[in-house]
Amino acid sequence: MWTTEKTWFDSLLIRLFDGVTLGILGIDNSGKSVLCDFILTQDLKHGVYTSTSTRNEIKIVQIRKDKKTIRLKHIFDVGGQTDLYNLKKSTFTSSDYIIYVLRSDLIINEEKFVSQCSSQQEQEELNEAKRRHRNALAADFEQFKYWRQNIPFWEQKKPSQIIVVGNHFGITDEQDNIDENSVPSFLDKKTKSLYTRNFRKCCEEITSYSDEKVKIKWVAGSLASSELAKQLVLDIIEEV
Ligand SMILES: Nc1nc2c(ncn2[C@@H]2O[C@H](COP(=O)(O)OP(=O)(O)OP(=O)(O)O)[C@@H](O)[C@H]2O)c(=O)[nH]1
Ligand SMILES: [Mg+2]
Repeated sequence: MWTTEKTWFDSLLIRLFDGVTLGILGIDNSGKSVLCDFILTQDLKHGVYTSTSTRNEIKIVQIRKDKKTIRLKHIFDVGGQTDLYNLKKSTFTSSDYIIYVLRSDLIINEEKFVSQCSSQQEQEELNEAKRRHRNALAADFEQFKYWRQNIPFWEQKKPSQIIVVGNHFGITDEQDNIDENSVPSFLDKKTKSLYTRNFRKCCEEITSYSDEKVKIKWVAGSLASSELAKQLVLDIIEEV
């Protein structure tokens, strides 16, 4: 597990010297705020957040896992709505790391991971949700490209790394409980690696983003249960 505890001395170090900025961006309703809160509290809370209509700022955070320490001056959790253009832009161009969250279940096409629909109407709704999600992904990365190319030369070019996080949603029952069995078994390394490869391939086809100065990493998992969420965060920490 990781810890977010820190001493006053850690806080001072982060404030004065080596804290970096982490921006959490992505498609709306994809789990950004749940993920951000889970990283900070290790307590998975579903259904308590309403859509983020602005940018939440969390200051001075330290994440420690084994010998790795990540010192953050700011975490910005930005709502995914399209009208937050300016906040997204300033977060993107001022963050050292970007975590970009999307629903991988609406992106991947590998048959064994794709959700099954029982009726034609359900299938049509799913197809429409997929179409919208893919368009939103393509549009976001188009903007990233544009923002990177148009930063004035006297401003430092950021970010240095984008971690694309695929959150496989899974099916919710009438009581709003998520059925863990409707999510691929990300705790199994082989399954996770096959899924991640497919997820990456599908995203690359949709975005065709390339920028030699920005490292892109791919992490796939789910926030459907605490166990899965823990694994997802550990995989993200590994990539930072
Ligand atoms: N079934 C399922 N629901 C999830 C999962 N992750 C998040 N949710 C739910 O999806 C809804 C949206 O989650 P948020 O974390 O608020 O999403 P967000 O990306 O911050 O949304 P915006 O701030 O509006 O862009 C909440 O009701 C969550 O409980 C998941 O892995 N599976
Ligand atoms: Mg949010």
